[in-house]
Amino acid sequence: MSDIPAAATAAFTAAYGAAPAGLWAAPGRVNLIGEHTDYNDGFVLPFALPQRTVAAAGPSPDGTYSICSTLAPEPVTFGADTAPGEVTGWGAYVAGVVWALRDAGFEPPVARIAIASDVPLGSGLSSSAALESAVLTALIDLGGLDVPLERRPAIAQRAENLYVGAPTGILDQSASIRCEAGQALFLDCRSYAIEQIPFDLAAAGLAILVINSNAPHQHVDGEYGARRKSCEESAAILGVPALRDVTAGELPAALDRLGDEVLRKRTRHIVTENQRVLDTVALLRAGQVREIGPLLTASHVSMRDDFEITVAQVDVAVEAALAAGAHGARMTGGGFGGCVLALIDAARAAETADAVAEAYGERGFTAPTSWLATAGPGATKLP
Ligand code: GAF
Repeated sequence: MSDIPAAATAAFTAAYGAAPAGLWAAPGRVNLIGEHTDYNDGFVLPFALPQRTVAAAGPSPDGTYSICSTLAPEPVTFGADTAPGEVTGWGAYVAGVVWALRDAGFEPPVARIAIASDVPLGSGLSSSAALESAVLTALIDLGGLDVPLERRPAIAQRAENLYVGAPTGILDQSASIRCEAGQALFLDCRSYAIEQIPFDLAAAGLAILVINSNAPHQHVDGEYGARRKSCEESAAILGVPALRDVTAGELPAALDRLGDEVLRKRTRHIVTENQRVLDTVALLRAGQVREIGPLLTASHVSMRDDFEITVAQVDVAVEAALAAGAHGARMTGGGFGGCVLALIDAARAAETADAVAEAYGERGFTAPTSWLATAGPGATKLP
């Protein structure tokens, strides 16, 4: 892994001709299970990746914010009164955090910021939330703001929802901010209650292989919004605040009340997925890590057949990993491309990655990229 803190420092110094006051890092995430459940007030179980976004930051001498990155070294500036629509592109995620902090009643310090990251972009591993969370943590620390940890994900989420304009849930920002090393984060997306679940794969002789399908994302924003709308429509028909309020036991009766086949499928995914998160947590609490495999695979089948958010590349990766002996495999993240995770015996990483690459070759897909994921720490100031 390249030296991201050094790259952020170098970008800061090159852009602003001074050293940063500090470095703040926030990770990407893998969602172990619980997909599209967050905006249904349901349950999720992510862990943080070692890949992270680093914000090098320091006070601004001229009353305006300046931001740049290793990918966009020319600084973009905006004022403290920035509002949705002003800054676009990647800078919207940064300006959005300033706006959201102020909107929440805080006074973020005016700052200069330089960004470097090794979170793969647009791969369903939360590069956006890592950026928001790194900047949020930097501004909170720089300004000495008293923002409790449990409030931070919602502030970053508002930046994304209202400044950037993406109707996403609370999963990614919670993972980036509240995950801890060696743990998976069990989050109730209604109450924001969390439980850190020990996630020691190595002790069980297991590993998580992350396979980036490298599939091009298509119409992602529209499809995500459409899924969200269907879920809200189903909840309204069923007379519940959110699909979280339908239990697995109540599902058959709920499906009978939903005439529309698409709404039935979307609802079945959310209700069964929430139950799979609860079942996964119960197994992990009992130390039965290998046994979560079938739940991961069932989650994938549900995303493929009921929520209809997979593409051929991720389906093939799941099938090839399972055929190569994985205990379970599923797409992770919002869908329509992105990454697959496979729970494998630690010794079988190379064989599994090779099997997926071979299956891609046979179909003429762009080659996948695979690596082993461990559970890293959440957002923090670097020493
Ligand atoms: C994306 C969104 F940003 C999350 O809020 C979540 O809905 C996820 O897709 C699907 O679980 O990452």
